[in-house]
Amino acid sequence: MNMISNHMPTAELQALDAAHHMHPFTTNNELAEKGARVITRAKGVTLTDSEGNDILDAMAGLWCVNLGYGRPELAEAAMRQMQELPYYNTFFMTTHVPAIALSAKLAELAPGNLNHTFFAGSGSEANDTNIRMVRTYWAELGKPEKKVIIARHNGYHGSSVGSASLGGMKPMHAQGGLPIPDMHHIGQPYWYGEGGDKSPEEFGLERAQELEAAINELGEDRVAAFIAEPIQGAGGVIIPPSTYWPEIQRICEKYEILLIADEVICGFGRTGNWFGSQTFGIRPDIMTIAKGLSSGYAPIGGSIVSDEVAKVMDACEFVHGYTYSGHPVACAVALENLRILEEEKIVEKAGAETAPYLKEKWQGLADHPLVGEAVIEGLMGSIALTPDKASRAAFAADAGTAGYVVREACFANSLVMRHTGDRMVISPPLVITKSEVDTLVERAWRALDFAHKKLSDDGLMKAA
Ligand code: PXG
Repeated sequence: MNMISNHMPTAELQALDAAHHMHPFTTNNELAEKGARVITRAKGVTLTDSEGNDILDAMAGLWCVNLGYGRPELAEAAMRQMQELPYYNTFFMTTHVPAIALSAKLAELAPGNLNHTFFAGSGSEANDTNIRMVRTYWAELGKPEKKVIIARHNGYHGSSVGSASLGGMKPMHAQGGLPIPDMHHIGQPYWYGEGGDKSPEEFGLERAQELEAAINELGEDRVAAFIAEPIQGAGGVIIPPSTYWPEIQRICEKYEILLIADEVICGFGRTGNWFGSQTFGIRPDIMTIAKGLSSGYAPIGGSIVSDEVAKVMDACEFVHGYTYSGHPVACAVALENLRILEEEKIVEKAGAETAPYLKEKWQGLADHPLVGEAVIEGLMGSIALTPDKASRAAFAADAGTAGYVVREACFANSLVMRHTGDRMVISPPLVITKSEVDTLVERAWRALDFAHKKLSDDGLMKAA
């Protein structure tokens, strides 16, 4: 086969892609008809495709390129590490400098007594670690029956069998016989979609108290842990009412339930602080990390655990680990990413300067006739599409129909903004400038105008 390169015509690349590459979360036959967009390079917040189009990436890839694209320092860190020690494991009484340095750095950055990291290759793997870790923790303390993990409908924790069982995505459970046993799901704190006439505060409290009800129903002696994202990302950037997290924290402490904050999206500056737990005053026993840890430049994830959890786990052999746990190249890239985020004060600037600016502009989208609400925390935001603003109505058409129209209109306007159902979400690189924020919001508005006209013309502006 000839060398496949950036210089091949797009159609040829698309044909080869359709012939051999199975895409995640995709109906590949539909994609083959349409042809996948081929992304060839990126710099800052801008992607370039094989046709030479520049596109503003308001999703930071898949919520991960916090540092922005094209930082040569990370490439150099990877090259140095590959030349010195491309791989070694940490299983059999060995370690290496990148894993030592990264775990020490994470202990410094993570809040409270979260001082110990178990490395994985992704967020899914890290959450699989968490499932086995919390059950082993309680078994080691003589309570092996404490193994139920409570999570939430419409939460996302990954795509492996374990992590997708933690997740509350029904279509994922439907494929492959999920969830695994001893998983329990409670309602999400989604006031706009499910809060009805209640105030957001009332509703937030009510949804948190579903945790207490579930613990009482299952029996405190059977529940190991509760897991949640500080802000649901893949579920649609659902920012919980202010009453939610304090009540969850109270309940976990009262019943001695381990609290796992899934920081895969919220971590490393996304909410304007280093961790979403700091934004919401959460004191987790375990944090899941991935994505922004390396800004997506290398695949790496992990579980940062408290001194108390580590003390119990360190006394037994945890029969668990991945070939690439603490991969030296990924650790070196993550360390360089964290160094730059810190030295250039990127998290602080995103929180103090970019976030308030983006918030004001983003909230302006709520004035668009297609938009029911526009919410944002730090640099993760969403808008709800609606055929009727006053009643917060959903569309009569299948969920995601309107969202897809808006997403396509965004692409046509050189903007990547994702839809999850009929919510549009953004999570731009933390380094986005104010003028790029202006461009983002202008393009979003234009895309909404276009989509509004199309939905009206197609008779889709009907409430369910
Ligand atoms: N936890 C959270 C909160 C996530 O958002 C994972 C765990 C799993 O991480 P890995 O690295 O195994 O993918 C995620 C991943 C989407 C989308 O469509 C979101 C994710 C992944 C793929 C798609 O928004 N988040």
